[in-house]
Amino acid sequence: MKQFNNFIGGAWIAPDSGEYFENRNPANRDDVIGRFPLSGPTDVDRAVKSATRGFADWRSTPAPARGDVLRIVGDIMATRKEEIADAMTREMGKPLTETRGDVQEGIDTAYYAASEGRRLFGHTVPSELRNKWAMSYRRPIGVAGIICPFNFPMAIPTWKMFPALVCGNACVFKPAEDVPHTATILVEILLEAGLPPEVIQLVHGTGEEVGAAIVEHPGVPLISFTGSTETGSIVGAVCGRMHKRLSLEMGGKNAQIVMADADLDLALEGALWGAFGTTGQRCTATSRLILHTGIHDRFLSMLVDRARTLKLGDGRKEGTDVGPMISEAAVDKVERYIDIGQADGADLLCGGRRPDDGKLGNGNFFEPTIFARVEAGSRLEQEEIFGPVLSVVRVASADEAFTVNNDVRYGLSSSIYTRDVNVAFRALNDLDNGITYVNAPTIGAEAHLPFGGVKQTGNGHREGGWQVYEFYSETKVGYADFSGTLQRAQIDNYLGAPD
Ligand code: UN1
Repeated sequence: MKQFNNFIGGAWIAPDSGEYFENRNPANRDDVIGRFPLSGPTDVDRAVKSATRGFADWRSTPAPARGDVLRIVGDIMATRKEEIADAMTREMGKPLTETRGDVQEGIDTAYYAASEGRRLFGHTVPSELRNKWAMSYRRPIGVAGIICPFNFPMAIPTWKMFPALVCGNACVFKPAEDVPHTATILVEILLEAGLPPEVIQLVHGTGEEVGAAIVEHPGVPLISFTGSTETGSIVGAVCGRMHKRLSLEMGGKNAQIVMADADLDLALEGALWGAFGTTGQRCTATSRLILHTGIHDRFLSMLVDRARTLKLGDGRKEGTDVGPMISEAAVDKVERYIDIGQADGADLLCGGRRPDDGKLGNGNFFEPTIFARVEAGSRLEQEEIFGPVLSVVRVASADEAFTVNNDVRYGLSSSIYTRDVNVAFRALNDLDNGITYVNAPTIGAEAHLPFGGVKQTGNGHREGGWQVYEFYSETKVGYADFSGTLQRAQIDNYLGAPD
């Protein structure tokens, strides 16, 4: 069986523990992809020291040259797209159409980052004094701790690392233990593209061991974390205590609202894709469907009919609509929510169990599930499940729909289907989310726009687009006084006091 290693100090090396874990295909647990290192704090420490050396050189490499490396990264990813998508589906289950999209998101992020190397704008503004210039510009920060989830094994690490690198930082990358192979491919590509080896470190292992050691390491001044709100609270507490810069991207409980005037066929496609794409394992997944009473019964029966026809299977097989979940533990969690929903009196309309089909018995499969008559405020309606479970809530007006949407602790994405332009714009205004879609599903954010959520979904930062570059760079201000005299700001300006 193939054994993989960490990339630390410019070389592929074994973990200090000498221990490895197995990485298995979630569609067929007999298929072992390889063994990956179970690393610990001493491996992390070595990685941080190496990254600190890498940073010293990389920070003085001109930003356009740093961007050129990312352009080559994008080129290599584009050439290898099909092969990476296949490896990713084997490792985490979602169908090939989706893993191709995941790689594409990485390519898009690479090209955006490449061109940003020729911008990284600061400001030049007039000074209040004569013969003096005032400007702001960006500086890199240092070693970035990059902690990633399993559901977008390529896209999410690229959202974090590519901007970090273009800004001149070095990275210590801790991928989710479910997707170490895709992470290995990404690091190989960065090296092949010409990134100086000590600028990137890859440390495999668990969040409790490796993730925690990165967050707690004094040599890592910034952390970017995507994962659960619970873990994010722990990461946030440490970063608060150690005064680290931190970007958190956490849970969601996203809703699609369908008004009585909506194009129901369109809304149906949106709901199916939003709820069951990636087997519901997206932070942006549609987990609640808020239906106007005028179309509630009709839409629900259309939806259940279609959901029953979705084909569960190996994501590498033609015709598969929904792949497996990431792990046995993830399936167990979904099963607990089926019990909770039924105990709370919701109507289970379809799914709610592992499939009967014996061929799927070797994988972590779960049927697309729809609950109706879900009470606003119930656990099913409030808590993030991260699986193929859709909860339907009935409302009588747009105002009520907005209230239901907003009355959760998360705020990542939302969607509304309506033909009424006033209702659409009210939704853009009033829904408490980082992203609102009109006549489109809750998933599918584009790589060149800011991504993130409000309330307990995040801590105010955004990934993607132009805004993430603020996170990975420090603003510095420079003043140059060429008057040859002492000029005192706020005192020697020419306006004087008003009469
Ligand atoms: C996530 O689920 O963590 O908007 C990210 C989307 C994808 C990214 C999802 N582009 O659904």
